[in-house]
Amino acid sequence: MSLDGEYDDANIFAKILRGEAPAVRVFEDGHVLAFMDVFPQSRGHVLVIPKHSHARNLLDEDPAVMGPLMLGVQRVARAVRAALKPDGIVVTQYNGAPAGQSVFHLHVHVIPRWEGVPMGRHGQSGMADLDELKVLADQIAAQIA
Ligand code: DGP
Repeated sequence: MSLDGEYDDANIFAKILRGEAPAVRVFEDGHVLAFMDVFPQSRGHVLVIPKHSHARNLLDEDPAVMGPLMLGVQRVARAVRAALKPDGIVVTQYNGAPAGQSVFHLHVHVIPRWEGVPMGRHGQSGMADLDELKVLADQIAAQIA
């Protein structure tokens, strides 16, 4: 899907938001939901999505949603830092399939990095062990301020 097109309510993140598909949840408030990426590019890779949105990507999004979304991203990134003590954190976001986007509900990746540990390639990582994701989610959730 290119940058242009209609929002599809059947996308997997919309299903997670509606409770129709499972997710290892980390945090939610009135504006955002954060959950573990099931194909993580590093240990502790979290996705943050706006809850009240029909935006496929950043360009589509209502500007009023962007502030609360980025506040949620910062909160999650700080919790990841406190919980996992990474050496760095990648915060990134893809728009359109040619850019690497595969799920068309706006989302932001929070990816902790450790010195000397290569990051998995976007869209080419294997599926995580769900029990390990739950442990990580609990550790990160405990540090949400
Ligand atoms: P992007 O390529 O930027 O659209 O990122 C989509 C991310 O979502 C990618 O890192 C893999 C992840 N992902 C895909 N399907 C699922 C799913 O069903 N559950 C979870 N938790 N993550 C998913």
